[in-house]
Amino acid sequence: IDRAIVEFEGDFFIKRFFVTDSHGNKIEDLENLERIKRALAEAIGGDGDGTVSVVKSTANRGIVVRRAGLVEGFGERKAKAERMFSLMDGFLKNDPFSLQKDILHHVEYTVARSRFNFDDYEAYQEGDAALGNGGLARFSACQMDSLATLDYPAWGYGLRYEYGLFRQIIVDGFQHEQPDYWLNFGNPWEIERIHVTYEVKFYGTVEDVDRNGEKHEVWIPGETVEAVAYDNPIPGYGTRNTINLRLWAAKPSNHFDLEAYNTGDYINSIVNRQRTESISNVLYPDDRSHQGKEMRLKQQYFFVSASLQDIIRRFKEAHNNFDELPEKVALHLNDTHPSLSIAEIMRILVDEEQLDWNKAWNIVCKIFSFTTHTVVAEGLEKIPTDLLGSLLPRHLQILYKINSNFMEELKKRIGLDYNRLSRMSIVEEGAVKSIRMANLSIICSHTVNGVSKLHSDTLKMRTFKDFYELWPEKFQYTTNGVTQRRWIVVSNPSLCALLSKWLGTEAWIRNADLLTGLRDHVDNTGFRHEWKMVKRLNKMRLAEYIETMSGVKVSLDAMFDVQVKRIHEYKRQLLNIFGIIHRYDCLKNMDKNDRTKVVPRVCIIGGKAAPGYEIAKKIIKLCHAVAEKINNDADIGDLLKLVFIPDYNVSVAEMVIPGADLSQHLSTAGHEASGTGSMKFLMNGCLLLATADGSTVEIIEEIGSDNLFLFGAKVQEVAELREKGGALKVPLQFARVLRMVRDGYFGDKDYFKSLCDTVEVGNDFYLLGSDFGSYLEAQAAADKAFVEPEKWTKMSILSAAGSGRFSSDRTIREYAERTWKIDPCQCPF
Ligand code: NTF
Repeated sequence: IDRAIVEFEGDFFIKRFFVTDSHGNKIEDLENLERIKRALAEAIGGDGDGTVSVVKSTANRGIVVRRAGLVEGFGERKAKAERMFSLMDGFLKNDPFSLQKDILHHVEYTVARSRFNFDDYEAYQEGDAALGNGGLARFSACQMDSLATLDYPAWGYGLRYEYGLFRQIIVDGFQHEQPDYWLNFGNPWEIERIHVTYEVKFYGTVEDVDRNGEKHEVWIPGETVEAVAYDNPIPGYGTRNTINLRLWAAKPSNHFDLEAYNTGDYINSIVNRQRTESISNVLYPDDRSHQGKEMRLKQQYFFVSASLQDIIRRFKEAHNNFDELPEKVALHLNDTHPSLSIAEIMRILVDEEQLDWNKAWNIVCKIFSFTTHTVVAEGLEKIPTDLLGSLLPRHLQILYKINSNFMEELKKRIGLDYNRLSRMSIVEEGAVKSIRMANLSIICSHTVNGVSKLHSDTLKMRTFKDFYELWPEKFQYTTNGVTQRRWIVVSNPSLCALLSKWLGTEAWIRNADLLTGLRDHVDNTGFRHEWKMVKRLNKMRLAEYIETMSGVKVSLDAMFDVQVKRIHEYKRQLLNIFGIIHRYDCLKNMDKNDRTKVVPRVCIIGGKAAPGYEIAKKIIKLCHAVAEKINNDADIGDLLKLVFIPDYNVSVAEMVIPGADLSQHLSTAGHEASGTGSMKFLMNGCLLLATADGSTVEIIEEIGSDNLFLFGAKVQEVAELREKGGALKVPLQFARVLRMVRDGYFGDKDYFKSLCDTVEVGNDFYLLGSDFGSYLEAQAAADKAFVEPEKWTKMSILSAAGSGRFSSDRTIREYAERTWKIDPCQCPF
């Protein structure tokens, strides 16, 4: 028996099902059919006559796999029900009081009786809260899940953007950005705290005041905005501990501008009030370029000021001596975006709480720790002093004072090495005088973290060398991780059940180290068979999605080869596309007999480009142009397909990652600080094709270099290769592919010219040309492994088995023990 086919009646009711053999013939053997029917009905909670309610199907665990193993439905209805299933799978997992089941029965009842169909509901279906850009934000979300699950007493702070990251739509192969007004139909998961509000001030002047005969500077702000707290509870898994993500929304302050009202300028004063509301309106969509925009700076200060007022208020409720602050409060700067909090907390302690400067500084330096998520110095955030001085005049003064104290101390330590002093200064002199937020963060933090071993080495040897030499003890690395609760349990329920079955426990959900236990079963053919079934099921789900999104039908026997992440030159999606062009070119020039030996591929690319990032947008367009050519070439058929999945986001990732056979992580060595996508693929038994960059180096330590396809220049070689410039050797295949694009083989010759220029010999900063040869070799090795399914499956199992170290639980435990020095704090009831 190959498959059971299910026909749906309405959207949720199974009308009929039957089974087929591997040739698709219906099996009429009634005894067999009865057995299957019973198993299926039992699995989905019905009464065995074939008319069963799907909504009840996932009420207990384990069912998912049985259902998954048996059911392969077709068409839209199936896709909808499947979506409903996966929604419920996550929902029903951990429900000690069966409340959610009751709710679902209610939903079932309501949906079944209403005159709407599923599509009507779908329009209101909750989407992602896309409150971040890429790796940095998604990593934070994983950290929150781990903090809660491991019972740590922690809060996250952020902004409640009304417009999350733009929705990407593709028109004619071009990216267009559409606003994501995600709060339109409400957000049931948040709790508005109308009583938790703080005033945040901007602009104004600094004036001298006399305090006990001493002169003190005090800020007289010019504009006031109200920050309102919205709490988003984050429940831990298998614990009652629930932590909070407090997001701030801007509201106009209730302090009326009496002057304006009295002079009759009513309308204008309302317009001004509305302007202040816009602070938390929209997320800036550039993930690593900082343009020194006023609104962005306002957002950062708004976030920092409200959060610190909240933290200090809670501290003061229970304590009256700021000496205790470092014992009670640890503040972690997740990249430099909140680093204005250093100046703000100094302002609060010195100006408002009237602590002596040195005393305040000593306290503050014990509170902060810092993680940087960037590699290159140019990527670090700088704020023009003009902008800062006008928006936050008192903070600029404080920053100057922190810097002059630091410079004095530094001179004592290193002497008058002016070059080094100027490199380490918080203030960058130059065409645009600015504040270096990373230098500020390092100076004030007791610990500076990199996000992988390689990244940390780069920070110590290159980016922050001067600081490392001054304070070697501050520098640590804490390798990133991802939460298996989202990336296996929620997004891959079939794998989840399989893991629990073969590991004999669900404990891996809270302790990912147990995944190493899979190694014990790698030689068991039964296990490997089930493993393959799970992958196939997930490929099916992905194939349906691809067909719905792009109309391209893909073969489940092909290797699903995926690259999904933000589009960046350093991530080298272009290398992937060039590889695909090369593969296509080879197929076209191949003898028909030889084609039978070729491994069919479905190449899947997805990711958003920052709206102003021209080259990234051209990469998206090229991907579509190449796809158009290949997918419409009947001569090539299933041997090669290329699909661009639009609007890559967390929900899409949950579908794509479990269905991938191979995933690509192609950053030029030394450019990806860590990379967390690779960890999600690894957990889902997807093989990696990658450069020795970021956390891949540590992944190799866990799974061994035999279980992934490594290629490309090593980080130590990159500088030398760049120096060679025009004298660099580039394979002929690369030149040929480049020529094809230049000559207009995929159309839009003029449009692609500037894109081609970026990888021309002598100009190829990210070394696509010099890595191309070894990239093709790695691809060939992947093809070779794929035709041996047992070998491939073993590699896949060993990948997942080695993924435990890349759980964010490990990351968080390291931060808690080494950086924050906090203990778990279990909920007492
Ligand atoms: C990203 N940084 C890095 O580019 C990734 O390598 C890393 O895995 C994640 O942070 C998480 O540490 C950013 O997104 C940013 F914004 F800092 F550039």
